[in-house]
Amino acid sequence: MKNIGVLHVITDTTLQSQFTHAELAELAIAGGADTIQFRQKYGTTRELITTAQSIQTICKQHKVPLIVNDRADIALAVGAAGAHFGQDDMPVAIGRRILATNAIIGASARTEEKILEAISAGADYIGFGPIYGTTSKPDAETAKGLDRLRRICDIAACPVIAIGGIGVQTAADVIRAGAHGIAVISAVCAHPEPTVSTQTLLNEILGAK
Ligand code: TZP
Ligand code: MG
Repeated sequence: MKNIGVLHVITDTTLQSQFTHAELAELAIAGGADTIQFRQKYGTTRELITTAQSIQTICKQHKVPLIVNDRADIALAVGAAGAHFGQDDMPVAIGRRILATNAIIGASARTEEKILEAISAGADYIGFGPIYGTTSKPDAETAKGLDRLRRICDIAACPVIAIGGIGVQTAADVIRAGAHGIAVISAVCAHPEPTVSTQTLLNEILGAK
């Protein structure tokens, strides 16, 4: 099993305009983020590559894996550690063929059936959520809650990364429910001090483990 981080910070420049993706990556890494995810739903491929490259430079410098959301080609182009695919993105098995064998592949899956499918297709971790209500993803489903998370963690034979509305008040509950780690956007990116919020989240995670 690959080493999967416990605190995935997804950089975002739509919730705030003070920091670039690369700056957020640097601030989050300074606070202890052990995985950075680049997720941007707009922009040309050329623009996405340029931004991903800037984040990868920071990640490489600090030896923190960068995961690219949706796009295996961009992950490959910038030498990222892996990619994260949703149900409408590249199937995990195809991503597995395209990316290097040591690449980290994450998959969002919302039902038990889809989770088992993603794992047998070669996913290294499952992203599950939204656990709580969130405004960071406009098309997010209704909140799944901790009971469903608990069930998913029981059946998944790989790490589960919980996502959606998780903050310093709830990070420990999510870990106690069985999640290996968490992925956050607003808790870090919309916080005036991203390094401080990352540190606080990490302490909550480690304290609950
Ligand atoms: N997938 C499910 S919820 C979500 C994504 C990308 C958004 C998470 O953002 P936040 O701000 O941590 O709730
Ligand atoms: Mg996607």
